[in-house]
Amino acid sequence: MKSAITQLLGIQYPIFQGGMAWIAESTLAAAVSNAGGLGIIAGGSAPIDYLREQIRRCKSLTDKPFGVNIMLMSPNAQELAQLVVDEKVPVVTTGAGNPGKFMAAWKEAGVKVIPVVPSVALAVRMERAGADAVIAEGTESGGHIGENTTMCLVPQVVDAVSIPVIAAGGIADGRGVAASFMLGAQGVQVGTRFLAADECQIHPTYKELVVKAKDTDSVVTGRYTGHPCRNVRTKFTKKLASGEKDGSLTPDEFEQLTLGSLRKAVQDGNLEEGSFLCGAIAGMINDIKPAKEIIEEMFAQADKLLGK
Ligand code: TUI
Repeated sequence: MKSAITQLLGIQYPIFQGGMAWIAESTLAAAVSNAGGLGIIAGGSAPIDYLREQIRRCKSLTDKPFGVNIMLMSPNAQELAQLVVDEKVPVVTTGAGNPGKFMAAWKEAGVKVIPVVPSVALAVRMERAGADAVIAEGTESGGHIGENTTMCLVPQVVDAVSIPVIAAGGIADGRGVAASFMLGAQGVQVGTRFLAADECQIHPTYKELVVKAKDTDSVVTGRYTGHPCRNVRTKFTKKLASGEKDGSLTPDEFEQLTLGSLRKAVQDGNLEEGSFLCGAIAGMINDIKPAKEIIEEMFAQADKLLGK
């Protein structure tokens, strides 16, 4: 399937694997890139030496383009911004902030820059700053989210900018891909579906939670901290939600309790203290299979629906 995004990046399918913090490492990213999509390594708040090693490992596993996601709230964002230049990473995506101050250096180094935007205003600012494309991410996404939905946000961003738009949030099969194209997107970013990829290195308990989740099992916690986050409903999210509701947890105490909770989910499968981030589409994901199968099935279905 060709689009402005496949042409811009030299990839076969217009699909990005979400840059999920603590989750998206070189094995998963290389599998997605080898399957014809754009695999992405998450910077998160990992140490720079670890990320350098992950980038080099990804280069050894694939000769296809891949990207690095920079979480702009991370204390290492500046260092990682330089690392992607030094390592000649072909594509950078950003999240959780405005990457404006890094843009000139990336453009000069020939890095393709594709920020995640939760609003039309930021999309317009990113286009003016020189972004090659934007990812319009709806509140259906897992992890740190904005307020608007994919269905409402994507067409409004498409109308507001001339650069290609990638839809994200709630996309896990060919129907979601076809719908995104109907909204004017030129590609999709998919996170939650890849949690249930064979190559995804998360704890088996995490995969099981995603596969077993029903439509009502994703919950948003922490709205009152200013960093709302979508997770699988667990004992831990129930505790957080009641602390938020009855005032027994201040926003600061909430932040303290969730510090390190993503690592506890990803590495330990800890149901008592881990945050199992996932999108609202988790209820539709019922099996674990190779990334290549996920992508090929998605685009075979989308092609059929789009009448190609
Ligand atoms: O970034 C994400 N998802 C994430 S990041 C993450 S790790 C984390 N750790 C601690 C606190 C918060 C997160 C887990 N999931 N998605 C992309 C995304 N970007 N969603 C929303 C935004 C966003 C929000 C505001 C992007 C730009 C923005 O700009 C505000 C401004 O400065 O104009």
